[in-house]
Amino acid sequence: MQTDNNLLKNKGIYHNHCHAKAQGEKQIAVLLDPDKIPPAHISRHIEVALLAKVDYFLIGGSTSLRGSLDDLIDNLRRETDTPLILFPGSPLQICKKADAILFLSLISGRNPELLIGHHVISAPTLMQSGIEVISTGYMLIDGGMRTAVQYMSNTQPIPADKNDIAVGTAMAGQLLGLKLLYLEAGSGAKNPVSESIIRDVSQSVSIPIITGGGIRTPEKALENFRAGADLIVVGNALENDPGLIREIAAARFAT
Ligand code: 1GP
Repeated sequence: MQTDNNLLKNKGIYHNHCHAKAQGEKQIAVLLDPDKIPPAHISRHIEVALLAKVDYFLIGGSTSLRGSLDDLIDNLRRETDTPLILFPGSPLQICKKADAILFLSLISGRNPELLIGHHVISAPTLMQSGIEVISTGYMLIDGGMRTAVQYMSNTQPIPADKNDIAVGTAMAGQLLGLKLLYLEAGSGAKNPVSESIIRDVSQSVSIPIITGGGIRTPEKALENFRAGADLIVVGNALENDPGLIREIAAARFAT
C-alpha cells in the first residue's frame, strides 16, 4: 500500500506544485549554480537549505565553465530527497540524474535559439531521459543592471515599468500551453521584479508564477508572495549569508 505522500510524489513535481498553489501554499527553491559556488561551500549550502526545509533545489546557471553538474547532483542525492530541478542555461546542462527540468522558452526575448533552437537539440535526450519536463515561459524583467542571463541570451529584458508588455507576454505564454511562468530579474539583480508587475501578471493568467533575481530579504520574499508569486527562487543570498535562508523561507508561512 502506498502512503498518501508516495501517491502525491508519484504524480510529479508540477502536479504537486499546482496542488500546493490550489491550497494557497507558497514555496521556495534554492538555486545552486555549480559555477558560482566554491566547492568548499557546497556542503554548507546544502545543509542550510535543508535546515530551512526548502521545497526544491534548482540546479544550473548561465555558464558551464568549471563546476560539475553531475557531482553536485550526486552530492545532493546523498543528502536529501528534496526534488532536484534543472534550470539550464544551455543544452549542455541536461543531466538525467535530476528529477525534472524547467524547459525554458525565453518568451521576453526574440532570440530564436532560445525560443525553439535549443529545444530541438535537447528534445531527443529529454524524451529518453524519463525526467519530468516542465515547459516554462522565462521572462526577463529589467533589474537595474546588465546581468549574465541578458548578456548570454543576447536579448533585451522587458522594461521594469512596462507592465502591459509583461502581462501580454505572460498571456501569450499561457495560450501557447506553457505550464509555468518565471519572472526573472537576473541573478544578483539590483532591483528584484516589482510587486506591481508580479501582481498584474498573476491577476492575468492562471498558471503558476515563479519569481527570482535579487531576492535578499524576508521582507522582499513576503512582498513577492503577497503580490502573487507561487514560488520564489533564491541564489546569491545563500552565498552571502547562509543563515538568511531560514528567515526567507519562513516568509512562506506569513502570507
Ligand atoms: C536567478 O532568480 C535566480 O535565476 C536567483 O537570483 O541569485 O539574485 O538570488 P539571485
